[in-house]
Amino acid sequence: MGLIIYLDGKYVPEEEAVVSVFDHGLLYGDGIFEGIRAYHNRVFKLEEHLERLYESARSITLEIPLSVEEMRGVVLETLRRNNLRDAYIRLVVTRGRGDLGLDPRKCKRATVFCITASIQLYPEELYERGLKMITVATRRNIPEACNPRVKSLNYLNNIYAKIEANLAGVPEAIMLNQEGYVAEATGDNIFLVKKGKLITPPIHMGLLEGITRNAVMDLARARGVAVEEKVFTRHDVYVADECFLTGTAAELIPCVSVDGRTIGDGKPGPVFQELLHDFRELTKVDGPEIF
Ligand code: PXG
Repeated sequence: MGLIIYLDGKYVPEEEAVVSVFDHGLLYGDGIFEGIRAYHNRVFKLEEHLERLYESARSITLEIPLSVEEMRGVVLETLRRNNLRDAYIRLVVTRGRGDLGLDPRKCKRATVFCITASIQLYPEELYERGLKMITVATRRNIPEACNPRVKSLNYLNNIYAKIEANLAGVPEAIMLNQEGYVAEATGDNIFLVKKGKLITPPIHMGLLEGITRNAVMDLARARGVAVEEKVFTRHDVYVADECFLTGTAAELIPCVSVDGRTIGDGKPGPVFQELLHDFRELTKVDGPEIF
């Protein structure tokens, strides 16, 4: 593909963008990341992504060797060097190179890299027809362990859930928390529409505070749709009028069947369609310009 990658202070061809086998991001999943999108020459919600990255870092006592301003510059410069105006951006900070023990104090400097690529992540027909989901047995991590609010490199739990979905032949899965309440999907937040209200689980249910999630709640309120962060179970999903997922890669994606139950009339609903429209409009104006 011939991409230019930012790695530890340099912009290098992708063949040269290599990290050490002693990097604790690789050895232990000790690191954090952000998935960001650029649309129409703007980096969507860049400030929110940077804020979450630095909060994830603080939570795991990872010192990022760049200021927020410098990191903002890295994202924009990587896009410019790849001549990208619409892109998927992966910003990663690992604990860095250490020894084979897991003590993070052995890692003297964090590894930072930024990949920007032009990739279409989901086929358009999914937005028109909606997807099927199942609830999987793998539960979301408990906040007292690997806290779901930290966007860490430790995604094995979500990958287990994705494997269960793959084996069942569906593209996504609902993950419950330890108490059996709905938390989120494997890489997306979940929303229901019931009697005109928009409902999503509160953060303390053990989920990532998605930036798309927050944007969609703002868009709904701006339309006069009531928004509730409320605990709910699978039953509430089955009897919802609409169900959809939100995430940087997926944007808003409708879900028309869960565990074999048809949601609403089995088609993407009107609230979903309005919010997807508003979201796509927002991507035209939000965030700093690249060029
Ligand atoms: N929950 C989890 C567990 C996530 O990983 C979201 C929700 C949505 O958050 P944002 O801020 O993007 O609205 C994510 C997103 C993918 C992919 O390919 C998605 C994510 C990470 C890696 C890959 O869909 N995170």
